[in-house]
Amino acid sequence: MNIKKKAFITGVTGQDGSYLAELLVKKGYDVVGLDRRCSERDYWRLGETRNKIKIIEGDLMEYESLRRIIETEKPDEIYNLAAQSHVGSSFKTPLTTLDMTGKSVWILLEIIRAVDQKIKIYQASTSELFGGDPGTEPQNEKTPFNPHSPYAIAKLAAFHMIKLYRESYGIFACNGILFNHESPRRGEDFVTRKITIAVARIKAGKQEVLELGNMDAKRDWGFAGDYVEVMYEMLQQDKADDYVISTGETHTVREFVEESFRVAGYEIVWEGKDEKEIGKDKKTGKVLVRINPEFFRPGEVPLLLGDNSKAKKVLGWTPKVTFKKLAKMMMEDDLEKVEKGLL
Ligand code: NAP
Ligand code: G4F
Repeated sequence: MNIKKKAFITGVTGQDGSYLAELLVKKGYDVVGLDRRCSERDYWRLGETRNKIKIIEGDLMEYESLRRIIETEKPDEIYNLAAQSHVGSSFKTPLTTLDMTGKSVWILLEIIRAVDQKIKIYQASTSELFGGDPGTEPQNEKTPFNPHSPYAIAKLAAFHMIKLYRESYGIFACNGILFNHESPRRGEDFVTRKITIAVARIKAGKQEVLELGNMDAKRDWGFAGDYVEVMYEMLQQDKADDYVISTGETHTVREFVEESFRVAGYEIVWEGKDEKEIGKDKKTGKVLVRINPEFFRPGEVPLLLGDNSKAKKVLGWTPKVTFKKLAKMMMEDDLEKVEKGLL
């Protein structure tokens, strides 16, 4: 008899949580998702999957609520995706970020240790750990960590706790060191989605200009739908381990701007330098992009480019969607949303 596996996903209302819930439901799992109370929730990312999973109210920061859920639901696997996930915000709320993004992982590991050490756990670790200084690329599992933000420091603590509990207590705990991954479900304050929404609104005459911070930063951008597959794979291995997950391509924020405008039918030409840089529509000369120093961060990660050879070799994983396809997918979705009056 095939016994159904059960997964508990924290962060199920977020970008990755929604794709992962969809995937695990398709694989025949019972899925339980953690949801913190908020004033209004429409579960737009989950769509139809909302009715196929169980949502339980609780909070990442509360030992008692998490322990109650884990004791009652008895999951086989925990996917810990919940976090304060915005790097820029972490400079404004460093202590909350440390609690939500770092300490909460300790809480989960302690619960597993106390309740059932056979529960497997996936931790949403990040390429931000590397710091991305030029000369360190391509970053792989052996690249030294050099975090540049409160967010990355909190995730670094979490990374080591996962490793510690794996090595000290034999808990099946994995870190997925994921590079940036995006989708039409990406939060609106991350740079790719901010760009595709703005371009769609500019095209519809609903917005004049797109304001950004550092356009020289380079990121290895993949598609969230591809990346959740590998989260699942990590927990199906015989041995728990840590893996870099990336596309192996890197592009500047400026290139993402150019590509998004291109999909929407514009060609951008650049003028000026540093804070005075502007992007103009080649056809009309209208300024469509400018720098707003408000979006610069006190600490920056200049260059991320991942080496995913270990994941390819051990997990048999390769990303299907890379830069151009990703920008097109996000851009087309936001053009449609603007047309329908949703943005
Ligand atoms: P996201 O869209 O920002 O989702 C974060 C989730 O965490 C949301 O469901 C949020 O709930 C939940 N959450 C935050 N604080 C909570 C709390 N106190 N209690 C319960 N839930 C809480 O992030 P994502 O892009 O899906 O990323 C998933 C994870 O991967 C995060 O840990 C992130 O740091 C990490 N990561 C992401 C990337 C990437 O490029 N996307 C790369 C590397 C690592 P609400 O809906 O209530 O806000
Ligand atoms: O889209 P971002 O905010 O993502 P960031 O900082 O790379 O972090 C994301 O990826 C990490 C993995 O490497 C995750 F761990 C993390 O949870 C998150 O999902 O910014 C990307 C780049 C940065 O260099 C930023 O300074 O874009 C630059 N940028 C320039 N203008 C901007 C803006 N970022 C944002 N959010 N908004 C801007 O206006």
